[in-house]
Amino acid sequence: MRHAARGSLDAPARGLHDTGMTTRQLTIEGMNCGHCVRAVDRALRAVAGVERVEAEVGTAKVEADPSTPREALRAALEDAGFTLV
Ligand SMILES: [Cu+2]
Repeated sequence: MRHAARGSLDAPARGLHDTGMTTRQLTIEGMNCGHCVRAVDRALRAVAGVERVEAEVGTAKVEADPSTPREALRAALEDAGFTLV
């Protein structure tokens, strides 16, 4: 009964039902008011793979696909006039 040990192949692979997203906490220089918060929020949401953004002055929590490079987040922030620390 060798095949008995292979029963796990029928079990759903762990991770399939996860969101698969990673959360990153970014420190951002150049933010000082609510307009900055909205600009950062918009810039980060426009990056491919980003699902959720919670921005505050000086920081943003970004939920994104793990394959989304940090450099893409940096570039989006720089285009909007902010610096990723
Ligand atoms: Cu501002």
